[in-house]
Amino acid sequence: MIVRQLETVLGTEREVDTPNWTSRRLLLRRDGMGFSLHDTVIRPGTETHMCYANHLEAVYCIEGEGEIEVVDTGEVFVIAPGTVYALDGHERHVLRARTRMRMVCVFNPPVAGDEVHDADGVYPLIEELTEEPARSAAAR
Ligand code: 9YT
Repeated sequence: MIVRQLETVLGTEREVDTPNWTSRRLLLRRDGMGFSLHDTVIRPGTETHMCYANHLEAVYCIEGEGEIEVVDTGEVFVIAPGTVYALDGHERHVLRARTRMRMVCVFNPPVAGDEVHDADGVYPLIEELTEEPARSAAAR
């Protein structure tokens, strides 16, 4: 079993900071769950263009308010605490944060570590090394 607190992730390689958001990656690929789990804070007033061509992502808002636009259809949805959006079609999307937002994000396949968006808002698909040594829970 893995038990991990958010505070133990802060300031480590599991905390990925960008101008628009900070992603605290509680579970990564090397944790072996088949998905990654992030507690992500979006900065107020930001607009982030994303398109997860290589991943499925579900995003559950637990704090703050904003909106998400699906670029191809022009649909706009209000995002507030208690709302989840699931990108089951690799949709190109824009997240606009009206306030500071806190989101619980799940990625399949799992994010490996310190991925950030490329110029198209895509996370690369990082191939797993077959020779990667198994780690004990204490070393994760
Ligand atoms: C909500 C969202 O997608 N923000 C971008 C960061 C990403 N979800 C992450 O890696 O936590």
